[in-house]
Amino acid sequence: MSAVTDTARASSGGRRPLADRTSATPDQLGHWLRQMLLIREFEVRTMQAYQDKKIGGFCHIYIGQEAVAVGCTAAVRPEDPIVTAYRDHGHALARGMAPKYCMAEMFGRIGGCAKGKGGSMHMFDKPNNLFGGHGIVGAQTPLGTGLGFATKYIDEVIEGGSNRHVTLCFLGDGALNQGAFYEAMNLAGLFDIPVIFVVENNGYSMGTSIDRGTTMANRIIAKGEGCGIAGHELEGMDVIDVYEGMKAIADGCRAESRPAMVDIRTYRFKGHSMSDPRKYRTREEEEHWETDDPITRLRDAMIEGGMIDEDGFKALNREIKGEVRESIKWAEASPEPDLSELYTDVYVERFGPYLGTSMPQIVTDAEENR
Ligand SMILES: Cc1ncc(C[n+]2csc(CCOP(=O)(O)OP(=O)(O)O)c2C)c(N)n1
Ligand SMILES: [Mg+2]
Repeated sequence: MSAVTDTARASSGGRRPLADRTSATPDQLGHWLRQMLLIREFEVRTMQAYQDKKIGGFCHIYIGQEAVAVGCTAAVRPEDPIVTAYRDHGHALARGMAPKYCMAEMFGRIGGCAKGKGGSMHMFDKPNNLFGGHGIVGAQTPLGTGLGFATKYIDEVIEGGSNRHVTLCFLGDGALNQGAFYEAMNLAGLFDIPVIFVVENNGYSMGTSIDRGTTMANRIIAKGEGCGIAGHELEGMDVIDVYEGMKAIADGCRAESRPAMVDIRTYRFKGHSMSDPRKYRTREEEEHWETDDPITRLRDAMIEGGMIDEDGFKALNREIKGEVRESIKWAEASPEPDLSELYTDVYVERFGPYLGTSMPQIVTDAEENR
């Protein structure tokens, strides 16, 4: 069994009444339930579309990890930048991207968020401050530091105020061992950059378990401490735990303009990518985690708290299934990009307002078409 499985604990608050566990309102909880269901259904239909050869290229499914993207996104403000790796559909949907733009991107259609030229691993949504979707393991970590630097520079130097932003930089446990990540952490620690390195620790980097590939596997936050970065450990299968933990961390980073590293224990219920027979882990281990399904956890807690009943849950599920079906129809109706698109969006085309200030930024045709 992997180190993650050994250390897996039932999330602390799972059995306590909702009111004791969170300040979130029933509306917020309902929103998180909806978002997690949307991600789950979206991913189920993505797998089908991939098997039907409607989606090509690499494709990594987020089922099982929904509470991480949803809880972390809820803990920050819409204007706070987010950057992530290639397992990115969940982050895009949690950030507010319409499912049709996400689906069309995977179908390689012009209506996709990157005009169908990026595919599954490159979900970008600048209006919602989502800066990718990156296919090279760890490549997003210097970008996360850079985004944090940019917002701090704008807030403190250009606008002459105090720091107002915090960047969420998600990475997998496999990225812990990339050199770029250490450079990114070093600069973040050195320059007081408000970026949170959120390690979605699902215990595996493709088929390699964390204890086979990483030193200090049971205490990975030690890696950040070497750069003066405060570390935190959270359980990732309960969206309320994730939200409450991340809210406190993000508020602290924003107020103090400091980085943080968070080890969030989670599990991907499916294979690494669409072609993974999962021979490197046991069925027993998978079942152990599947009993901790983040959607079931929140649904049960809300039923217990009288915020939803079985019929209400079924109706919500039906509504979401319809929404995802529509996104597929929309994606299929969207044309493929013209060949001339091969030459667009390669370099900066022109400049425009950046993060609501007068800083330059890239404005592409894709945004104008949206
Ligand atoms: C620099 C680099 N090396 C290797 C790969 C091949 N690769 C793709 S995904 C992956 C595993 C990464 O695992 P992790 O960071 O834990 O993320 P997870 O898939 O668990 O979400 C590897 C090695 C890559 N994309 N980039
Ligand atoms: Mg991993």
